[in-house]
Amino acid sequence: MAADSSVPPKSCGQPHFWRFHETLAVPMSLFCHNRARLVSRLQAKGEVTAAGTFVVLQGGVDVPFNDTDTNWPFRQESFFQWCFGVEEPGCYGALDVGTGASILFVPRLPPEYAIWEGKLHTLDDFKERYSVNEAHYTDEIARVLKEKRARLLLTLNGRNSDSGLLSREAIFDGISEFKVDNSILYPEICECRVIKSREEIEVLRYVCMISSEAHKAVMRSVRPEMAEYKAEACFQNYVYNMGGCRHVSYTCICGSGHNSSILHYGHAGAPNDKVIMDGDMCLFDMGGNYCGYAADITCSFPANGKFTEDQKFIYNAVLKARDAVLAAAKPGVTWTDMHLLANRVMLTSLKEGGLLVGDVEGMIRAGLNEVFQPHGLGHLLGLDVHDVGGYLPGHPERSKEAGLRKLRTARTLLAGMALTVEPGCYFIDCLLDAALVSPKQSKFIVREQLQRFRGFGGVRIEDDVLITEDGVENLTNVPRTVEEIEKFMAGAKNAKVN
Ligand SMILES: [Mn+2]
Repeated sequence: MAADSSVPPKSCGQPHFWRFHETLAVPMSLFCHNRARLVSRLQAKGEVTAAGTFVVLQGGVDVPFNDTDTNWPFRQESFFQWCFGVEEPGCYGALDVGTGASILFVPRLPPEYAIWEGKLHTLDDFKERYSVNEAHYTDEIARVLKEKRARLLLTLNGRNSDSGLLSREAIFDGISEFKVDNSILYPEICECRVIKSREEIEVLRYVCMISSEAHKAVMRSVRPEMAEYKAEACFQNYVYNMGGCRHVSYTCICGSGHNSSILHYGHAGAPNDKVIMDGDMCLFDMGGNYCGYAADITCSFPANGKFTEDQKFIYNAVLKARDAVLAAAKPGVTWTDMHLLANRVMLTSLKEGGLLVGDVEGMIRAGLNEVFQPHGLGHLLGLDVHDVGGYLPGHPERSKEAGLRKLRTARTLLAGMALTVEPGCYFIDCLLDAALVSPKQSKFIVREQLQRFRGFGGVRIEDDVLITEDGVENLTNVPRTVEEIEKFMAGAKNAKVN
């Protein structure tokens, strides 16, 4: 359709991140606006005298495979991506908090690098491509900042509340000649990342749409006797081939049968290598990544396309929990309350189906919710799949209570947040065995009924949602009800026959 497929369709003269054909053209103004949001937040802070204050960020660096001269495919550091959208490793960036001006510093590559990398870009090329005010080489950072009379540098130092790891704090030759503060920036930039701009929402919408389509392609291809890793291969091919997503956002989880109860199945020691059997539940958790932005979607369905009564029972218990959250989530409600709502709805269904007995509130007080769903309801989503900002100063701290301690945030919802909603129900032997010997938990479990579900695996239903002014917008679009899934998979089977 497009006359010239080398030009982004929505090009209006400004540079874009864009791959090809119908992939999304992401305007560099997305990153300009992110920088402007950060600068105005910092200007509003009393302790920052804007004149002579500069934010200095260090981008990601190439990471070699061990001691070899081959690197991991490069992925930009997320704070740097959020500010600059730069695709190359080894860069730095600075923001003048007084004026909002942006400066990009790129590595000065020896001329012979043109042999391996092609024609080397000039500073003007970088300035133009990334829509920054100035571009210089990384060996000029101290000189440039001194010329601009920088008095205080704000660097990034903070601990990720999901991984426990520290951010990369900028360090460069000559930094000791400046006054450096490494405490102000982190919470402020994290808070900026929590609220998505209109342009960021467009990217999330796109990567969730492509990832939803990829999940549907997987559902169409799955059949008994197929190896799990073929589902992973199908997903990766779809998001890259059709959506321009070079990366997925995390290691693909393609568990079938009992493996669907292993929360991070697909890891190096269990690389999606079982054969999917007739009668298995499949739990596939995969998300593409476009321009740094992540999708994180889980589909659970029977391998043969038809739910058994037991599969329907567990699936509908989780679906009801998901529906309750999608109906109740909106600005002003707390994520902890949404988590407990999901738990309560699911445990009530398990009780109605005869698997549990007793008072549902009592089950929650006894921590039984964590036995069947040993993870939180969901997490913030953005450039990182478990995005930053879950636990920041001034917001509720992580609970120590069973049933709540796994939550990746306990915040009150705000319009513009993106989160996953991912209730689940799993039959995990070590947790069930422990519950059965715990007097306060075992009294709620009907042992003979539970026995039937040993080896069942698990169900998770994970949607990516945006909190709007009055509710949620679901960015995910895949078959969700039992009827939708069975119809979709039957249609795929018939299409194969014809
Ligand atoms: Mn998730």
